[in-house]
Amino acid sequence: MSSQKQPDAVHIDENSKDAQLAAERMDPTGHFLTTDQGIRVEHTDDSLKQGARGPTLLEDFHLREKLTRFDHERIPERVVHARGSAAHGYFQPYESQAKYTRAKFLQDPSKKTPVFVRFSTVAGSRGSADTVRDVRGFAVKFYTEEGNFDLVGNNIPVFFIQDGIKFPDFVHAAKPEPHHEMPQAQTAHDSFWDFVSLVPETLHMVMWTMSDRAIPRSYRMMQGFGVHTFRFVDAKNVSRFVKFHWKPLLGTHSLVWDEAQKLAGKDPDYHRRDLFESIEQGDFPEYELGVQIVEEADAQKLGVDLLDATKLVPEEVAPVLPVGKLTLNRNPTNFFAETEQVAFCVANIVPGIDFTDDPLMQARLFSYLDTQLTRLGGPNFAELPINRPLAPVHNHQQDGFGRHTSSTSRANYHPNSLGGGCPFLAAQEQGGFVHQPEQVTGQKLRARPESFKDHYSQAALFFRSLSAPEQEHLIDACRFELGKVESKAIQERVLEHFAKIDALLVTAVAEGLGLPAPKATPVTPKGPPASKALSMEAMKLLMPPSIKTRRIAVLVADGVDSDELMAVRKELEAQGAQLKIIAKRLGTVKAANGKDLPVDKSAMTTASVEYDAVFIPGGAASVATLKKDGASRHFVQEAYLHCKTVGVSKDAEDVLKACEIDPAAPGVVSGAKSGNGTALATAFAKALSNHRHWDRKDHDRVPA
Ligand code: HDD
Repeated sequence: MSSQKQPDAVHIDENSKDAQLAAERMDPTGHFLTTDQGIRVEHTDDSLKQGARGPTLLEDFHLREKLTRFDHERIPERVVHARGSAAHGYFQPYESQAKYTRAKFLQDPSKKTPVFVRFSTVAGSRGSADTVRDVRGFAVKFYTEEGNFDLVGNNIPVFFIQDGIKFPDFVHAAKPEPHHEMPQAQTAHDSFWDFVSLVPETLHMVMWTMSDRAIPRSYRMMQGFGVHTFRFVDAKNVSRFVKFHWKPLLGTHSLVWDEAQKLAGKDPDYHRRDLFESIEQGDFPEYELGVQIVEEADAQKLGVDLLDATKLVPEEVAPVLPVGKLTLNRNPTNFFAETEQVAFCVANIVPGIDFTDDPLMQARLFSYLDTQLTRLGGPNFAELPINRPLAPVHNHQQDGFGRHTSSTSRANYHPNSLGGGCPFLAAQEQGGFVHQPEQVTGQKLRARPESFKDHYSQAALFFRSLSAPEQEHLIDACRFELGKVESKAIQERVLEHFAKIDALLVTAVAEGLGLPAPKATPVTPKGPPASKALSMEAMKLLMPPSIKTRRIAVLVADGVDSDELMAVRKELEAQGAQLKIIAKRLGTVKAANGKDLPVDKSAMTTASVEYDAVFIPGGAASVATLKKDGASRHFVQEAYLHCKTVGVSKDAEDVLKACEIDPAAPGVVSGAKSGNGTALATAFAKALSNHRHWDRKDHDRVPA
C-alpha cells in the first residue's frame, strides 16, 4: 500500500482524460509506474531532450533502463521442447501406496500435492505451431513436502535412442538442417530419416511418431509416460521397478493429418488455447496416474530389458495399477515467469523413488541441470518462484548470478561449530534421501548389452496392435515424410528396416514412394501378439462414451429455426459439449421466429478444423442460403473429410445433398431419421462420442 498522503477530494469529470490521470495519481493502492529502483516515473512517452526538437540526453536514466531491460528480454529457448504450455494443479492419491513406496505424497488420500505441468512439442522453436507431427512433452513438477519430484515424460512410452550419448546426434538430425535452417518443427526431411535408417533402435518410436499419437487432439486428451524404469522403495528399503503412466480421463484422441496441417496456419496456438480456455471455463483437465510394478526377481522373465528405453512392458504382462489423479485447475498468470522459466530435472526425486542404470536416464541426470545453467542465467534458478520447492531449503550454497537468498550465518560450510552445526544431516527416518544400495560389477567399457539388440519386435508389436484405420494413417504418414526425403538411398534403407517390421507396412510405403518393396521378413513379436493399450481405437471402446468439452460448430443464416436449435443445444450442452453459432458475419441473425440470434464467430475467423463436429439446424431461408454458399459447403465437406460427426435437422438435408454427402454415411445424423429436437441431439451425441468415423469409406471423395 502506498504511504503517500491522499490529496484532498477534488471534483472529477469521469469522462475526461484529465480525470483518468487524476484518478491514477490518487491511486490508493500505490500502483505508480516506477523504475527498477522504485523511483516514481512522471513521464514515459518522451525521452529527456535538450529542447523539444533537440538531442536526447545520456542522463535520461528512465530511457536507458527501459531500453536495457527490453534489449535483454529474450533468454535462450530450450534446445528441445522450446514450445510449451503449462498449468497449475494438484495431485491426490486414491489410497496409500505404502506397500510400494515411502514417498510421502503417495501416502495420504486426503492430501493434495500442488503441481505445475508443462506440455510441449520437441523439435520446433518457441514460435512454431502446436499441431505439428511430433512427440509431446508431459513434464510434471510435484511440489511435495519432501522437496520437488519432477516426472519429465512424453506422450509416447518409449524413446528414439538407448544411450544418452546419442542424444545430440539424434536432435541434430531431427532439427532443421544447419545449412538453411529448414524445415521448422518437422521430421519430414533427409537428415532425420538418414539417422533413422542408420540407427535402427529408433524404429519403435518412429512407429509411434508416424501414428496418430503424434498429432493429439488436445493436451487434455493425450497420455503421458515416465518412459524409463524407475524404482519404488518402501519403508523397509525393498525396491521394485516401476513405470509411470498418465491416462487422460477424457480419453486419448487425435487429429487427422490434413486437419493438423491446416490448423498450423489457422490457429498455431490450437493446443495452447484449448488448454488455457478449458481451465478458464472450469473444464479442468484430469489424468490418472498409474504404475506398472515389476518385482526385482521377475525382471529377467519379462522378455524385455527394463533398462532399455526403446522398449515398453505390455500392459498384458504388467497391468497399470491406478494410483491417483492429477487435476489442472489454474492457468499461469505470467507466461514467461512460469511456463518459460520453469526448470524440470530428471534428477529431482524424493525419498521412496530412485533411479535405475538405464543409460538414457543416466545421461539425463546430467543434462537438465547443465542446460538450465545457461538458459536461466546461472545456478540460482531454483530460487525463482516457479521452481522453488515448498519444502524448506537450508544448505551452504552461496552467491552466483541472480542470488536471492541472503543467509545470515557466517558458517557456510559443513561440519561447523560456529553455526551450531546447522543445517543438520537427516537420517532416513528423518526424511533423508538414501540412495538404494545396488551391487554393480563389470568392466569399464563402451558397449551395449546383448539384451538391447532387438530393434524390430516391439515396432512390429505396435504396428500390429493398431486398428486398420490407424495402420492406414501410419502408412500415410510414412509416405508423406519419406516422400519429402530427397535421397533415394535413405528411402531404400528405411524400407529395408520396414520389411523387418511388417509386410503391409513395407509394401504400402514402398508403393507410395514409387520404389520396389524389399522382400518382407517380419519378426515375430516376443510376448503378446498384440496389445490393446497401444491402439487408441481399442482403448476408446473401454471408456464410457462422452462428449464432454467437445466443440460443435453450428452453421446458421437468417431464417434459422432457432427454437429447434435451442432444443438440440440444450441437450448437447447438458452432456458437456460446447456449441458455437457461426454465421457469415458477427452480430446477430434474424431467426424464423423473428427474434435475434447472437452469433459467436464469423465464418471468416474460424474453420471446421477447430471443431469436433458440425450441426446445421433447419429453417428454410437459412438452409437455402447455406447450400448456395461455397464457404459453408466447404466447412461441412471438410468436417466430413476429417471423419467428424455431421448432423442436420430434418429440413436441412438439402445442405448434405449440396455437399454430395450421403445422409446414410457413418457418423452423419439426420433429423429425418431420428426425429428432430432432443431425439436428434441424442443421436448426434452418440455419434460424436465415437470421436471420428473412420469407416466412412468415401470421405476423401468430397472436394475439401
Ligand atoms: Fe529431455 C527437455 C522429456 C531424453 C535433454 N525433455 C525435456 C522436456 C521434456 C523431456 C518433457 C521439456 C521439459 C520442460 O517442459 O521444460 N527427454 C524427455 C524424455 C526423454 C528425454 C521423456 C527420454 C525418455 N532429454 C533426453 C535425453 C537428454 C535430454 C537423453 C540428454 C542427454 N531434455 C534434455 C534437455 C532439455 C530437455 C536438453 C531441454 C530443455 C531442458 O532440458 O530444460 O536438457
